Amino acid sequence: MCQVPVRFILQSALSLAGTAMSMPRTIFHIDLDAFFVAVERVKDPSLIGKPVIVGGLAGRGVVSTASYEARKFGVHSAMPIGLARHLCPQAVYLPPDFDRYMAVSRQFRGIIDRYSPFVEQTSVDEAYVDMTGTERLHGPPTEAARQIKKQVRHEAKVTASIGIASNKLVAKVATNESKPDGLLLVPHGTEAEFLAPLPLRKLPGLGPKTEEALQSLGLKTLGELAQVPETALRLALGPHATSSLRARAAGVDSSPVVTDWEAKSISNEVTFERDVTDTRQLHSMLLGLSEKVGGRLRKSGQRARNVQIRVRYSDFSTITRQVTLPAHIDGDAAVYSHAKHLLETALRERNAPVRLIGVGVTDFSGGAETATLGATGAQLSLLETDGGRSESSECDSKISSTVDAIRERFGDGAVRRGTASKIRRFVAPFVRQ
Ligand code: TTP
Ligand code: MG
Repeated sequence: MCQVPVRFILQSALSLAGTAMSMPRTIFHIDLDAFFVAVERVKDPSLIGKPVIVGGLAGRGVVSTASYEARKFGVHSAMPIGLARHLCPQAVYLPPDFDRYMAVSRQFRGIIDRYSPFVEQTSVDEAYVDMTGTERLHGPPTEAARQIKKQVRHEAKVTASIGIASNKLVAKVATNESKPDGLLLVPHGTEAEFLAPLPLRKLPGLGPKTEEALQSLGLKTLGELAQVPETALRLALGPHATSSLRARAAGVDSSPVVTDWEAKSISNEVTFERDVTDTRQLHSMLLGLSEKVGGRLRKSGQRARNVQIRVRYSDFSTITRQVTLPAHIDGDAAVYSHAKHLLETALRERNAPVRLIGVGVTDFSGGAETATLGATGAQLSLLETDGGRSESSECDSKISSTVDAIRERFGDGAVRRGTASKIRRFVAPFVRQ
């Protein structure tokens, strides 16, 4: 029989992480210029300055990309190659060399990883980078962007364009407006002003059909779209048109930069206000994070077989450590126990002041399937909890679900394991989760 231990303590309903500060973000959008062509030009510099088209050269092939010289003739990506040949017969036509493109893409990624751990790579040659708070390390945003461009040019031998803004949407438009080999910063507070004169199609995600419907309302620019009454939009676009289109046209976008780590896992992390060396403080924070992750995991109806931690040291170097377990888990104690072990190992390898820690779980399976495993005894491995006592993972799972129910009723901070109670004293106001 499993009982909820008395070590759980009631607390006031302050959340683990405090309130995220609403300071403006610094988002870089980086995109390489005419990427496939640029790599071909590294292989064969005689192509520099010429119209070059890379794509499927057989009958029904399409253009992958065209050099800026070829774009002047109306050639663009996804155009049938036959039409490209008609528009620009003098271009040099080349088949794609994906291995080389992937190699340069990896170089590109290696360079941007030096600048921030928060990188969301959206394609082979494109990434969003959250550079918020990196000024002390890399200088003002435009300076950091110049450095990145310089390193891309020297190391990967291709050119990058960079847009800087307070959100991903405006940063991407800024990149597009600056291309090729550009750098454009849109100061915080001027997002709407920057977008206003641009034609509708410049808004990422606004396709030809929507454009046509908006044009039927007499709209030509993003500034006009931002001002149009909601009812008119509904008439033109149907009942599903939301105000988010107008908001986006005004440069409003709060979507986060989602790192690869976050995309594939359920994770929570916290940045300390001051770098931490005290292991007890780190453990305490780790416990709070494990509870958060465990709660989200159970809410998602899944169990996980892989526990990860992330540690960022004061010099911004970041490590990830992970363990794959013999069975799926969903209890807080299990997540914490493994996270703690990983942290201890990481700190033995490098015991330096810690700026950020994170806990994540991945390798999911549906709850029902693994619950059966539990019933057959496959989950009943013993786990060391923080107080030195052992708990079966089945028991851990039940306790955690009980705690979920209490939190559901009384709020997030109502119940917490003993050592996690001290978290609020040193948690930073700035939290990514
Ligand atoms: P993009 O970044 O869209 O295009 P680009 O780098 O060639 O040119 P720029 O960014 O300066 O406008 O795409 C990156 C690469 O992806 C591109 O070089 C070729 C490939 N690609 C395709 O194969 N098919 C496509 O339809 C598109 C858009 C790109
Ligand atoms: Mg590109």
